[in-house]
Amino acid sequence: MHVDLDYFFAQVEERENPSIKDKPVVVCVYSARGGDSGAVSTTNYIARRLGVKSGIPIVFAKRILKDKAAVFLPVNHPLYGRVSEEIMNLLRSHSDNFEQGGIDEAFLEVTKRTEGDYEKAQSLAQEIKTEILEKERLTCSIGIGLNKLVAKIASDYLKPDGLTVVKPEQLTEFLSPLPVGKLLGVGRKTEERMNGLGIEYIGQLAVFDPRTLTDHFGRTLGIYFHNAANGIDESLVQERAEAESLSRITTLKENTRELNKILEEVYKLSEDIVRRMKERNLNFKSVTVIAIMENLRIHSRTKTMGTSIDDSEIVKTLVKELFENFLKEEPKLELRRVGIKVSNFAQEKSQKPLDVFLSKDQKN
Ligand code: TTP
Ligand code: MG
Repeated sequence: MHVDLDYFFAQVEERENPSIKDKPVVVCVYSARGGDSGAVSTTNYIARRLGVKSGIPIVFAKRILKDKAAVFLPVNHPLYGRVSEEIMNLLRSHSDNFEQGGIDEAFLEVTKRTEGDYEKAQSLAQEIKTEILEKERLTCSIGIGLNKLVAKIASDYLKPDGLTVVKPEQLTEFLSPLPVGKLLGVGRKTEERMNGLGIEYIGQLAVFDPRTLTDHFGRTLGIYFHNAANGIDESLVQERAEAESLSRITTLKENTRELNKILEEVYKLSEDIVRRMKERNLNFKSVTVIAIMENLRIHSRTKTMGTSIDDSEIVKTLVKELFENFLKEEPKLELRRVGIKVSNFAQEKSQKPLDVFLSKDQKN
């Protein structure tokens, strides 16, 4: 089962202040530049029907919603975080196995408690929807299928307040007519490339020659696309480790392509991150730089080392190299925001196995 809250941030705002419910509601990430600089985080369905969606600049949204009595609100992350936590606990209690997929979505393995019966799973989903509505006064959409891939596509199929059950015998009929972009991992660019090969719908991808797919997208992705289009997904529902990465993003004083100006900001973020990692006794192996361009497209580049990193000078060297290469690969647009992420966490030296510890002690 995959559960996804409807227009989450905006719905929480409506709950807090019901008087805005029948107006377009736009939740915004205002940037540090002031004024209406920034992007739309999410909107309620009234605003969506008027064409205002996640990711567009706030100024565009204001233009579209002029004279529509729209409500613009800044994101209130602590509030959404608290609501999310309550809902995740509720969902977890209805699962055999649980995996949070994002702030407003989760996978629930329910095979045991429903004895693999889709009717029982549907009743359970209805129960969960009612409980979230009564306790949290929020609606969600739920998808049920034989694996995570199908459940996730199903939860997105009917929104808001939807419940979609895809029984195994309905799998082909359900997936075939959907555009390939509905598959996880098929973004806008990949979708265009697939369209170029004459593949528009999942049904076409499902029967497309796998060899030709791997020729175009590489072995790993080619096989993944072939399997996904056929509804095959063997990944487990499993609770993730507490933290897998730590990141920081900042808005540049002005849009730029100058390496020095970019590095000046990212080096500050790097030092902050390394300090926080040390506080938590963690090392990491991967460093990712993030670039949000003037057109708000997001790019990232990652470098993974064979050994753990705990030194901000090494991080800075990697960050410099990654941005240098990135600027060469993206030769036109200016950068608007920049960030860094560290991931691939490893244990700190002091937590080495006891035998390593002892042998070192004995030498000294
Ligand atoms: P989503 O579940 O993708 O979107 P949603 O809940 O707003 O709408 P839907 O009814 O289609 O599920 O994302 C969850 C929250 O994450 C969303 O409320 C706000 C935030 N978010 C952003 O800040 N930026 C984005 O580009 C997206 C897609 C989401
Ligand atoms: Mg959602």
